[in-house]
Amino acid sequence: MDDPEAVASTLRRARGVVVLTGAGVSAESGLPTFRGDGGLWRGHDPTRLATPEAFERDPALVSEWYDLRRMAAAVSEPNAAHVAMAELERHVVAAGGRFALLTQNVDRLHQRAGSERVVELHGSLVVWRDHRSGRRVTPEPTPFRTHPMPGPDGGWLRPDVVWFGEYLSEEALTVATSALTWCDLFLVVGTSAIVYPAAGLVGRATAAGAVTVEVNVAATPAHVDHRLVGPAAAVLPRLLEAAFGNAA
Ligand code: BV8
Repeated sequence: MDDPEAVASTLRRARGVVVLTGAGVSAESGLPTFRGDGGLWRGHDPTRLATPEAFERDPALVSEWYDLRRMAAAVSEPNAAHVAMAELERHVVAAGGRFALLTQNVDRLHQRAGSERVVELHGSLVVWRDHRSGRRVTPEPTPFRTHPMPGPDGGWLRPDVVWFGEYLSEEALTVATSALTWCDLFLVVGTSAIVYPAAGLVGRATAAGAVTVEVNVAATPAHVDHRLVGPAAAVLPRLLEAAFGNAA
């Protein structure tokens, strides 16, 4: 199950690569995961912070929590895992292949590492919107002076993320679903694979005939063909080196 050589040669031959990432990819940039030790959900009930009802009930608490995460992401740097994913995209596209990076992360570190074909399944911490009108704004990377902040149209500013019980954007789901039609290698990196519909993409990739590979420090419920166990910032650069040589 954990044969890096087999994975490297599959990666080298792949012409349709889709990557699904989660908070584990940003762990080595110093951003806490949700469910691990010291994770964001440790000691916090997600339904108290990551639902529309939570925001209606206590907009100040939710706004403050997301603003803290927004500022932490702003001062963090992409790590070797983010850089490796951007390099992988360049390799696949240069060879005439197709590539999509589906991320559950809202920190924009993939884009800052140079990834271009990124689908933010759960939105972004960088963009906020008026919770009544939906009008989006991109606040300055400085802490909000008050929580919640007034929106441009009389509502409160809320993060442009997908909360529990909210639907993912049609566009994100359409891009993700169509990527499965040409995917021959599906990499799932740094996610506990328990949040749907994102987690369901792994099974759908298998059903579409793709080889599935997981990179994680721990086991997850995801059913995959290969598991490479270790931190993404170490495993992914090694995988690209084995697949593409030091041209990686
Ligand atoms: C929806 C907000 C329709 C943004 C988040 C079907 C079955 C069961 C449940 C459902 C279902 N369909 C819908 C649901 C309900 C719900 C859901 O999935 N609940 C789960 C918990 C059971 N889904 C929804 O509500 C979704 N909406 O389906 O709409 C609908 C509408 C109404 C009613 C029903 C359905 C919306 C889902 C999005 C929720 N928003 N967050 C934010 O605050 O960031 S979810 C939250 O979890 C984050 O977005 C995060 O991206 C996501 C997944 O977490 P991970 O990224 O995986 O992070 P985690 O800490 O869990 O794991 C980290 C992993 O990294 C671990 O495996 C660890 O081992 C590993 N790791 C750590 N360090 C490293 C590492 N790996 C490699 N290297 C390292 N160094």
